[in-house]
Amino acid sequence: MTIHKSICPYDCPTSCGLLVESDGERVVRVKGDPDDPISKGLICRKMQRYDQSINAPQRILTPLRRIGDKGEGRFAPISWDEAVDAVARRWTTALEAHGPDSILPFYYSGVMSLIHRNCGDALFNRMGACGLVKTLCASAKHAGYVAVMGETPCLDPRELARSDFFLVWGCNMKATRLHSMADVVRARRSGKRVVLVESCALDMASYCDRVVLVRPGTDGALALAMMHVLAEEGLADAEFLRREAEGFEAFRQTLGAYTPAWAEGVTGVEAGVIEELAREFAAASAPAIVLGSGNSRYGNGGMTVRLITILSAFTGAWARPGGGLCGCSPGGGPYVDASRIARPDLRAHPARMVNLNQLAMALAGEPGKAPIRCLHVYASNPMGSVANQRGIRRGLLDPALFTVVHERFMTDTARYADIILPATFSVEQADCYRSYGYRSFGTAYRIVPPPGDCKTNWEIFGLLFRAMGYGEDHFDRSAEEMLADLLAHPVDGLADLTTEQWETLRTGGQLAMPFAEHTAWKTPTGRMRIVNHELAEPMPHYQESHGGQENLGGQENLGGNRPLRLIAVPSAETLNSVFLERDDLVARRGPMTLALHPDDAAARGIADGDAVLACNDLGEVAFTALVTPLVARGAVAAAGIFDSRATADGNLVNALHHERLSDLGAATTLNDNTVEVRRA
Ligand SMILES: Nc1nc2c(c(=O)[nH]1)N[C@H]1C(S)=C(S)[C@@H](COP(=O)(O)OP(=O)(O)OC[C@H]3O[C@@H](n4cnc5c(=O)[nH]c(N)nc54)[C@H](O)[C@@H]3O)O[C@H]1N2
Ligand SMILES: Nc1nc2c(c(=O)[nH]1)N[C@H]1C(S)=C(S)[C@@H](COP(=O)(O)OP(=O)(O)OC[C@H]3O[C@@H](n4cnc5c(=O)[nH]c(N)nc54)[C@H](O)[C@@H]3O)O[C@H]1N2
Ligand code: SF4
Ligand SMILES: [Mo]
Repeated sequence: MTIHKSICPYDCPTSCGLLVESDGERVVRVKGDPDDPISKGLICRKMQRYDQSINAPQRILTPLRRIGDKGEGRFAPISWDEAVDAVARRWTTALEAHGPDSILPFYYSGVMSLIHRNCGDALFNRMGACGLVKTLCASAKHAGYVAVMGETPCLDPRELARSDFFLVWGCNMKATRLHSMADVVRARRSGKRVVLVESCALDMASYCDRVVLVRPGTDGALALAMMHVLAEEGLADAEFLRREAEGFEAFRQTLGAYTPAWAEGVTGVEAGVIEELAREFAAASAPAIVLGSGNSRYGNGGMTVRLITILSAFTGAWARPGGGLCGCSPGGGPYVDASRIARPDLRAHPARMVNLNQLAMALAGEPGKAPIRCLHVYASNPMGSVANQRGIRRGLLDPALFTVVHERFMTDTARYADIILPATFSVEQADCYRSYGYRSFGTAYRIVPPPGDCKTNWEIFGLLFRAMGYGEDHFDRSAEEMLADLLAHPVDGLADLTTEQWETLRTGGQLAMPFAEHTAWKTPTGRMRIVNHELAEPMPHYQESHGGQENLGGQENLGGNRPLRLIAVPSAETLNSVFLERDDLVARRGPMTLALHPDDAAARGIADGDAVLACNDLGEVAFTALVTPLVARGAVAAAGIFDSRATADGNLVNALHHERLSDLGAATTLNDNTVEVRRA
């Protein structure tokens, strides 16, 4: 038995350090690495039995060719030669008939390490295929934050040790930020207060001193009313804001209208509670707003995050250690030159861009554009994770579409493939990892060989690149060599490493980088921008979400205008579509539930545990009702992504998600849909 360092590859802010025990052929045990500078040995339940995922009997081990109807899930094994030949032939035919705009790669966050996540870009750039607007997750949040702070780093979660008040805002830390959750629990034990602002507080309520339930999509009104109170009562740090920010005085003049009474009508939060919350926030010296992404996934998501970001600075907290905002972009890096992986230089003409959130629209065919004839999905499961499931299914059923899915398991998307290519796990490949929650960077190397005929993303894109006859030598090396090349050409983030730190990267391990200077504003003007004249809406103000609008005409009405606001929240037991192979975790998670408030349930004659149907213009989805006062009135919440085999009709919650985008960042608005719910 040997023990090796590795790093968690999944879309989770920590990128925990792992210790992987292997017999040379198989992984037999996985533990948290106590020497990892960020996670310090703590890992989530999901990854404690990573070996069960790696060694799962359902793993796809050979290339497969479809022998049944699309979506039926019947496949026969074929060789890699046959598979690569079939793909290259279909690509060539489509290129000749319709040009490179007819070929759509599709990937997002199945694997977060830099080489294996991004290496397909080199092939598709060379081919001239469609490019992706990758805004499936938190780009409205990022854009809203950047609108105020530019590239100024927010708090690294390790800095929360110095915060004296926690405003956990739309963040299920228990599920999605295990390590900062532990810090907050510790802080609370030492007497610091934790207040939660949520639309669904099921997981977090018991860890907080106060729970404020807010109607989905209305957080901007809450932030404005809090700033109204701070300004009225002389609790804003006007001197700090005049000096460090642009537009404070003009913004302050708009605050008069945003009274707590007005905000109560919008958010459902009592005016008195808003006043108390503002005073409590102002009384803290170094309050930290721990901001999740949930409230940015709305038509007004960018504006909402702008307002919360401004609030985080309104009492001058940014100037004090531990004070400010945690959860957008702690900065750090870039550590490597990603263009060495993605090779934008190989692209001859600008790409046709497709937004990940609008896959159904792209497959349906867009006027004046080439039809999509080839879809190449990897590290993603759009049938479960992307809006308008019915539209995606319709697209995937089109006999003219040739679909390749590069996967480890028979996902909902893979079942619609013409060719499935067997993929690998992180322990079977070398790569580097940049955490998105912390300032850290690390490397991990191959520990066990891939089982069966599985191949890494890097290997398979190399095979396809050569099969297409592309002459560049980019893929004529291993992923290990690509990694060595990246480390040999370091950029800013790795500029000042010690010899010992370089040794860590050469042998595998993670480095924690120093904290940022938070008031060295990295904006074009060197100050925070409360008012930002580069935006269509320079002055921040209250903006309705799509679901909050009464009259959306025609097409725009899809998913809108029903009495209950539907949000899709992360599940603690799984991670998007990852871990669905694990019976232990799936069983703990239980059935596909829809949480709703007792008042909303009573009005519809719904009791806890009832079979219910949620419906809107897009479709109808069956759930089990979970009646709880921990969901805001008027909200219904569906946790986690499921495998459609867990349902009678194959419909998952994304069958109720429309394809509209956010105000800033062209992002998903997956929380911004309305539904009616009735007993089944
Ligand atoms: N166990 C587990 N870990 C995960 C994931 C997972 O699925 N499971 N997902 C991973 C991914 S991809 C990401 S992006 C990260 C972060 O994952 P995110 O999806 O950003 O999750 P959170 O930050 O917890 O934010 C979601 C929270 O926002 C709340 N919310 C929704 N709408 C509103 C609103 O209008 N107002 C307020 N106040 N709250 C609202 C939801 O109830 C939910 O608790 O986590 C990662 N880690
Ligand atoms: N209903 C609902 N929808 C959501 C969310 C939600 O909470 N609820 N969350 C949203 C968010 S925040 C995000 S980020 C997106 C994520 O959406 P996606 O990017 O589609 O991610 P997953 O759904 O997790 O699917 C990832 C797939 O990649 C595969 N995979 C893992 N590693 C590798 C590898 O090395 N190579 C290859 N080829 N495949 C690999 C896994 O087996 C898995 O099936 O979903 C969004 N959609
Ligand atoms: S899923 Fe998140 S908490 Fe779990 S081991 Fe990976 S990075 Fe750590
Ligand atoms: Mo995400």
